[in-house]
Amino acid sequence: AQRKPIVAGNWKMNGSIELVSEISTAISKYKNEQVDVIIFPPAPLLCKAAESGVNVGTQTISEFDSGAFTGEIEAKLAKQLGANYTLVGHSERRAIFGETSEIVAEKFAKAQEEGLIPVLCVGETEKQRELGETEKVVAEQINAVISKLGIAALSNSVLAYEPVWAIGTGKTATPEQAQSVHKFIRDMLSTQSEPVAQALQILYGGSVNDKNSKSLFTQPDIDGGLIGGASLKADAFVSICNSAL
Ligand code: G2H
Repeated sequence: AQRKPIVAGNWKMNGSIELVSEISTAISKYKNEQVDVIIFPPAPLLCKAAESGVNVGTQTISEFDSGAFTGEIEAKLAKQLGANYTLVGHSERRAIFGETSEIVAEKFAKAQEEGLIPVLCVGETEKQRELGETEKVVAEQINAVISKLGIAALSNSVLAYEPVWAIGTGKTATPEQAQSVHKFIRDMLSTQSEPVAQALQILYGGSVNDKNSKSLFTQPDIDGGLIGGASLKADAFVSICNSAL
């Protein structure tokens, strides 16, 4: 496709200074390749990772400007420290930390305001899939951003479809299941703007590993992946990056 693939490693609350060195060395060879490799380390490792020359982002950011918000991550500071991206609305943020789609839309807006590219994560739970609500849920999560900021805001962002039932469970969506939702998303966006829909990179996430990445990434509407567990092992992560080339 005309879209450049992205392979992103979401470390969640894992990793170490040593892992930053190991992974940054392992992925330095992709600098001039036809894949953008991005690392989302825990916030305390952000600076270290940026200094080591990798393309980095934060796993979440505050929707607020600086102030009395103990423990929060300010978008402006993350940008100053070298972040280029931030995840927003990862399912763990939604489920464990109570982030609603409206809050996620505010974070998305704040990211763009400060020059970070938001990676908007969407996806249905197992129950919602069983009830046949996958497309409805995903559409609502995306529309929360569009209704606040307009369709054009998506032209400077990345989307990640991560079915909640496939996250960290070892249950990956089949390439056909994933492709079907990715296509649904692109078709839905193309009714509002064909150029935005065609240019938008839509990543798949949820138990991607070095065995299944190729069959997922070769689907026409899948533009790479958001990798959790397998991004913590240099050899597996490198194979996944290779499979996106
Ligand atoms: C989904 C994914 C990374 P994992 O959360 O965002 O994690 O690959 O471990 O399922």
